[in-house]
This record gives sequence, C-alpha cells and structure tokens, in this order.
Amino acid sequence: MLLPQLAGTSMLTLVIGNKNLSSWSLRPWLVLKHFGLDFQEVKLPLDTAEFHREVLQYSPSKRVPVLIDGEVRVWDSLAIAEYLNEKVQGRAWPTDAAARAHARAVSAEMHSGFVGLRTHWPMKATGNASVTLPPDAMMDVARVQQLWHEYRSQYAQRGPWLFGEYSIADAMYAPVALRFRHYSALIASPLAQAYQDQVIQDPHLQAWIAAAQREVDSHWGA
Ligand SMILES: N[C@@H](CCC(=O)N[C@@H](CS)C(=O)NCC(=O)O)C(=O)O
Repeated sequence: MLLPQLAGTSMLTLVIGNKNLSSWSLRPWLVLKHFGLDFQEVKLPLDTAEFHREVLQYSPSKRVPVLIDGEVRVWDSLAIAEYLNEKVQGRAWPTDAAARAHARAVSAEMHSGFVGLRTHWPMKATGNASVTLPPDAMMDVARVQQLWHEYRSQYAQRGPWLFGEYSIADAMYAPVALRFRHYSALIASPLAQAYQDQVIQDPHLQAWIAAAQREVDSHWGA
C-alpha cells in the first residue's frame, strides 16, 4: 500500500539520512542526479528517536537509503542503483561489456568490502580531521587508489570518470573521495588524485556538500 504522506505523487522518493554522514544515501542520490531523474527527498536524522520512530514506515530493513516508486520500495544502495539503471535503459553502467563487468565488480567490492576504511574513516562531507589508520584500513586505502589508477589509465580516452562516462561505480566511490578529503589521505598516483578531484568538483556532489554544511550549521540531526 502507498504511504499516506506520499499518496498523490508519482514522483520518485528517496529516503536518506544526514547528508554530512550517510555515505550509503549519497550513492543512489548521485545516480538520480547524474541521470536526470526527478525525485523528492525525505530526510531522517540518523541515530535519533525520530529516525527509529519514522524509518519503519519507509524501510523494511530499518535502514536508509530507500527508494519509493509508487507501490515499489527498493532498499539497499546497490539495489536502488540497479533499479535506476533499468529506468534509464541501462545507461548507468558502461556500454562496453568488459568495462561493465569491471564497473560492477568494483561497485560490489565497495558495497561488501573496505570494512577497515569505512570503520576508521567514517564519511563526513564537511570539515577535516586527523585519524591514524590501522594496517587493515591502510590496505583498503591502497587498494582503492590502485583501482582508481588502473581504471583511469585504461579508460582515460573515454572521459574523466572511472570508466570514462559517468556510471554507478563513480557514485559508489564518491563517499571514499570525501573520506580521503576529510582525513587528508595521501594519494600517490597523479591519475588517482585527478580522479578524486573530478569526483569532488562534481557540481552535484558540491550541492550535497553545501546541504551537509547547512545541516551542521543548524545542528540538524545532532
Ligand atoms: N547495505 C546498506 C547499508 C545501509 C546503512 O547501513 N544505512 C545506514 C545509514 S548510512 C543506516 O540506515 N543506519 C541506521 C541504523 O543502522 O540504525 C546499503 O547499501 O544501503
């Protein structure tokens, strides 16, 4: 059944957490923006009584993000990205089969891995901090940089994103670019550094960062 507060709208709805903190929310939000899909946001403040009270009406997993499309609810960032990919006739993955397979592999690797990096350097879209990483997290940082270097070397001729044109893989790694910025990660490879710059300078990501700053300034969700 359609949620009463969303009845009467045929627009896609993305339920997200704080823009300063919610890395999983950022990913499908970027896919929606990059592929020009109209949507409205519902924002819930993470780790609050309000979040726990409200989230179940949207999300069977009690987590965000969740996409609501009429009667259809899709939870989990990667499943949402795949659903959106179908809405744009497959344009959210690279057209070339080998690039597509690798884009899917690195996206799955991000989705299921990098636990050390994600634990010790949680995403903050604003500000900066200095946090020393344990060896497992340092290996994650090195692996991300290695794969950025590898795919930017391979697909440089096709455009500035990881596989040339913008794809779900870029959305999956955007929170890592923000982590590297927040914690001032050293990036040895010039190609990986250029890719991080490309991700951070993305006007859509800049809009997300500006909204995150407004949250922080107004103590929203604090
Ligand atoms: N695997 C999920 C992870 C979702 C997730 O952990 N979301 C966090 C916010 S970034 C959340 O909802 N946390 C609230 C809680 O666990 O109570 C995805 O890819 O969407």
